[in-house]
Amino acid sequence: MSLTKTPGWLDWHPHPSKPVFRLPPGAVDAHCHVFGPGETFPYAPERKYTPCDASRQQLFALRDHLGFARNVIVQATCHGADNRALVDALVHSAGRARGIATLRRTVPDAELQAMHRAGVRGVRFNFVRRLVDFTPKDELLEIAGRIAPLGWHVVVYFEAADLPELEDFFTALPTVVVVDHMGRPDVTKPVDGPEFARFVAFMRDNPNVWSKVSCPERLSASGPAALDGERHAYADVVPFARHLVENFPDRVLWGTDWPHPNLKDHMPDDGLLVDFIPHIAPTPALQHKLLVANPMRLYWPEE
Ligand code: 0GY
Repeated sequence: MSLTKTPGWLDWHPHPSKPVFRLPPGAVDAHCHVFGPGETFPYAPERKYTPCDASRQQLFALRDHLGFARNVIVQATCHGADNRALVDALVHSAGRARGIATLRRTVPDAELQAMHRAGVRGVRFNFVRRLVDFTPKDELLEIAGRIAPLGWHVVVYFEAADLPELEDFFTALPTVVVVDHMGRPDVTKPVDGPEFARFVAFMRDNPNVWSKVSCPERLSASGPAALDGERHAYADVVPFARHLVENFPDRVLWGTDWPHPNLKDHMPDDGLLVDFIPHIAPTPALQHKLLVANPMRLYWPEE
């Protein structure tokens, strides 16, 4: 299989800075990926992109460099429903990583049990058209019904414009529902405008819905340059993420999104991404919920 990267693909930052912000002890990076390595864990034939490799060893080195204690590794679309790279990372994490898998309805129960033992705690349903082909909703509901008894939850990824069409489906899910990257708001629109208000109402009306306040580098229009002499980048994303952290402090998660798939104009310095956190979670109490208490409740409830 060709391992030629997608044209324009940017590799992850080779030397991220040490964050100035000191993460609280036990902090969880609740959204990150492993890619391959492709020679060992081939990328899926149906994938929409071919990434650079990003191994579990490299992920765990970044975890330690930034000061995180744990990871939640999310199956990336380039691996399709072949969760071997994910499971390999989990079983080599010494219990310090949990996983979110991608499943088809054909998955045997025994495989679900094996994934649970490895540390998988959820399944991801992806509705971003540039990343995946459509999976019928009856198949997704069937999968959700099978993973609910395991205590797993559903992670959903979609574009803001698609929320109205997807909302009924999301509210029919029998589990906690975790939304990736705030439902990808258009941050050039006002934070109190109708589009983001719809997402806020979705969270308000559905107490089982959580959000990752992640990916400023992906959502930002103002970009990585620090504004007004401040060290932090992505200033235009702050009001959106901060609004969710302050209004739903017990239902937010944060992750690096390393190794940052599909970024074509810049690659973030992961240390600077960590320094973004106090701008969206300005108090130690909010930081503790976002980085420790919430992810521990969802992924390590026994601890
Ligand atoms: C992310 C975002 C993206 C990609 C994937 O699984 C994936 O391929 O999630 C994206 O391209 O927006 O969360 O990593």
